[in-house]
Amino acid sequence: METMSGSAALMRSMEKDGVKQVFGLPGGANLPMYDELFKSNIRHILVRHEQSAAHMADGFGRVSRKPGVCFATSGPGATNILTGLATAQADSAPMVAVTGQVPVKMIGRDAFQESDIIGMSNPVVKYAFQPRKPEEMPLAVQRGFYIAETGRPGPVLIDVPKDVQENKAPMEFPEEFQMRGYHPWMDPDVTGIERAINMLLSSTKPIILAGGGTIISSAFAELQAIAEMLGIPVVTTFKGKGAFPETHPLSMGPIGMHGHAEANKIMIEADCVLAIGTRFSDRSVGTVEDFEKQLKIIHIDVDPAEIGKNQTASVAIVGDVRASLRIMLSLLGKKAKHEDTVWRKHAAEVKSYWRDNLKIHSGEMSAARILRKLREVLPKESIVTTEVGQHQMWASLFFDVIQPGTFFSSTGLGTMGWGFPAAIGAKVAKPDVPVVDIAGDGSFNMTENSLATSVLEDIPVIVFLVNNFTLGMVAQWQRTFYDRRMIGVDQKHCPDYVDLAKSYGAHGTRVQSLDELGSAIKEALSSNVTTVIDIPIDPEEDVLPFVAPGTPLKDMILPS
Ligand SMILES: Cc1ncc(C[n+]2csc(CCOP(=O)(O)OP(=O)(O)O)c2C)c(N)n1
Repeated sequence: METMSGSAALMRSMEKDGVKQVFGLPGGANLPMYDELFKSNIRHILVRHEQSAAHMADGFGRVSRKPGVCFATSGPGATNILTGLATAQADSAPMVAVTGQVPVKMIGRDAFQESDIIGMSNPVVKYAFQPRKPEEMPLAVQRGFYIAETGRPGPVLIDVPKDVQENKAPMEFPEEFQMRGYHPWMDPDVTGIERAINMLLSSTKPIILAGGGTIISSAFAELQAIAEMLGIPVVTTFKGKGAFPETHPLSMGPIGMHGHAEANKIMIEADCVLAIGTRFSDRSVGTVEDFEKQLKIIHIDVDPAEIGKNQTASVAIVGDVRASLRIMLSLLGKKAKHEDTVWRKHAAEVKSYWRDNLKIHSGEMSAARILRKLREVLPKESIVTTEVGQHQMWASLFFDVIQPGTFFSSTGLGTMGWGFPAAIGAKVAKPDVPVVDIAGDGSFNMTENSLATSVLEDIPVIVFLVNNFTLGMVAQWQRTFYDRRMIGVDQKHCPDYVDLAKSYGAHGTRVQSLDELGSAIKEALSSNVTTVIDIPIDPEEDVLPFVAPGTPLKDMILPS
């Protein structure tokens, strides 16, 4: 057994787990960790705010499907990552956060920069623990990574007191370990899958609702094969956007508050839904009661806690989505196929009607036009993240995801400022594909100092800044529901984003026409330098269609 410090064991364990980089910012309570990081082969990517470190790790994790790692010091460093942990938890993103803590004997004494981060983070992480002895480190790290990436992924926090980092002990690095009480996977129940197939085949208006779990388990090919074999139209949740190619004839797009008109229309007509890896959030289904009344639900989810939480399923299948769909496919192989149904033709008509007849803003730089331009110019394998607000929902409506698993957004917590650092993390995970953050000015303001990380660490991404000089989504709600009493939404006193980008050593450009926009995107793609494209748009443009909160999908508000 080798004797080493807790910090050295941390690095050794992370290297064993294949960690290539950590996102972080040092401080007094994690200096021993940083000193070992210095000696290791793991790259450190310095952030300007710990919240961004967590979002970068989250972006890395969502793209690579391996936990992204972030480091923060104790107290304020640790509390700064809380929003990042909650964001990852809400969207089931694998992540490991390692925080420094005051020495064991100082815990609970209000020491300088002490905060009870375990207590604070408990409701927003998959798991949190605090090794109290250096020899506990190897197992703590092994467990942390295992829990973060297995079953339903999520964020894990490992809080390490300074003396645990410093003190030495003989270390064992076990290859195998057992975790009693944690069963991340269950074998899907074949009888349930058979019942589901019969239910689907006997319904006349079946639909597939693909949620984020479909993306997490990379069940793209299986989903497409089932949809095509049975000729069933596919809607997604917003988190599931990109689980199915949105240019496919069977794709109806995301449902919900900011779903596509055709998706909401077809959803409310369906009689049976195959719901895959979704928690039926209020944003997706509007009022839960109305949704449930109209159709039979087949629910597949890896997390048993999701079954029956928001919707009662007629058939529930607990298991990994991909494994379940594979079994379904193999059983379906023996059954009759029915491809060209009246229902399928009807869905195609509904889609083309709404695609052709939905009014969009008349200006050249309308949201629809700029996002379609982005789609036209961007290679299909590019990864897109978004911030939170109108631009996010315009992306939902007007930016078609062609290659599954290339679109990521903070859909559960709705965290402004997530998209840009997450894009940086995504680029680290996939350096060879272009990465674009579709941003609003308010959201970009929250983490724009990540420009320093992007430039200095040479992690080039494109910020597609949909600039309406306002906190647009809040402004839209104030216009719609509060009789235009506009308060707290003006964003006029903001930096000049072109100058801001340049001052960080990035490229910055402002565009006034679609042609200029197309050229700016092409230039950014070929430059391989972080670029902010500032795209001024009309501050009064609304996101429509829209299902108001607390109302059913059938009451969708359409553009007049
Ligand atoms: C951290 C955080 N604070 C507040 C909100 C509430 N909120 C939701 S959308 C929005 C406005 C977003 O503005 P911007 O990023 O400029 O995007 P736009 O809606 O204008 O496209 C706000 C304030 C939030 N989602 N996240």
